[in-house]
Amino acid sequence: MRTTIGLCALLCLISAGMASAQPTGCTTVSPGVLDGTFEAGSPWAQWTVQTSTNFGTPICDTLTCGTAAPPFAGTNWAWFGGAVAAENATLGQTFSIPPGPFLFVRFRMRIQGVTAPFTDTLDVRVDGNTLTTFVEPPTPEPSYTERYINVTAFANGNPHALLFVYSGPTTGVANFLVDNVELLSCTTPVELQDFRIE
Ligand SMILES: [Ca+2]
Ligand SMILES: [Ca+2]
Repeated sequence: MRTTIGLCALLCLISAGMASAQPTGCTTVSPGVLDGTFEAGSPWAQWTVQTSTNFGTPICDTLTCGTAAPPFAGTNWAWFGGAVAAENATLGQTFSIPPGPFLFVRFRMRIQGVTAPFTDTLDVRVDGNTLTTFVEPPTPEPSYTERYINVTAFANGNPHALLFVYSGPTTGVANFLVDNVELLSCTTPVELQDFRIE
């Protein structure tokens, strides 16, 4: 019985950690992610990778894209999807990840619009490794929330390629909105008090 509980504790920790890692003791690394708010404005030169099947770039400003699918803050943000057509997009830059106990990329995301089938996806990749895949949910999200991506495996002081990869294989509209992308250095990898063993 003790073994079972111990196993559950481990699995619950791993499972919960993967689902919603909420590190603590975090400070924003500077320079970290460059123009993570996108407020430098068009052409968003720090984001050296920008592609979109239908729009040329996934980055928007409110003058061009309106406010129906609004930014988290400011007047510039990344809007993946948004087409009544198949849409593929990428958004990336090279950034340096310093050594540290726990490094995370944190950003705000809102999947503001969805259409069945729920097959659109947004990958977050570092050096070609997919660290997280967000899948189109069956209901849209009412607001932006924080998303944490653990990049500690790449924390060696060297430059690394950060890349968002969007895939929208069908003609139904989905809107994946991203803003305020940051690199954080944290002292604790997860919010341990959030975990409950049932
Ligand atoms: Ca912004
Ligand atoms: Ca869809």
